[in-house]
Amino acid sequence: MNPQHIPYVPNRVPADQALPILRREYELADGRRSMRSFSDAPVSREVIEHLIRIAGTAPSGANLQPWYFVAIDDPAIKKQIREAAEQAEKDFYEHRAPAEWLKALEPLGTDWRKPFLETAPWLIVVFRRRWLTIDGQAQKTYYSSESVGIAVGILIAAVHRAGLATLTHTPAPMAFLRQICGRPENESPFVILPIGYPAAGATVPDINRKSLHAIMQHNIPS
Ligand code: IYR
Repeated sequence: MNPQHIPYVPNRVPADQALPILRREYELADGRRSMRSFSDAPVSREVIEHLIRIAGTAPSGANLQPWYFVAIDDPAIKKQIREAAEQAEKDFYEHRAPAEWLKALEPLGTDWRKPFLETAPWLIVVFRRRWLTIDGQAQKTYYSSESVGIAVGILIAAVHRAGLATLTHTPAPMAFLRQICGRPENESPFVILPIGYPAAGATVPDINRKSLHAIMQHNIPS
């Protein structure tokens, strides 16, 4: 077995340019916030298609690219998704959620109401393919959750870079998304990303990011 290789084309950056670039990237990344109040200003289908192209560049287990993106701007479908999500969320907040979980959510001020599922001009429903069908044969995927998670991360960064906002919304349970979106049995709903411009005067929870010190160590400290 000798898989064919082709030359790699590096993204050439002079070594002394790396830090200035990364400082700007960090500043941009640090300005990103999960958004729950959207403007209804339109976003073109081309923009959404590019975001999904970018997500599709993610690395994946055995390069099986175990993702599928359903882009929705049809108000009737958005309404259907909102109603199903709110039903699941109402049961979560009022019955299923353990006290500890509700306490962890308190600083976010979330509840079962999800108006953003209709206000945002687009919903991207992300599916994880647990297996693929290749020439009529089932091919299991590997590290599909990690792979789809990375793809979604890349997509979220691109959303922010384009001046748009999003939220990783995971109603529980979200099996209803497979039915509404008409997806096959090998696909599991992974996340809903509402995408649009933030509402004028939108606010976000006053919460903090952990410091570098709190999230890394260098070698083994003595
Ligand atoms: N899915 C619920 C609850 C929720 C859970 C987590 I973890 C969050 O970070 C935020 C919310 C909801 O969307 O409200």
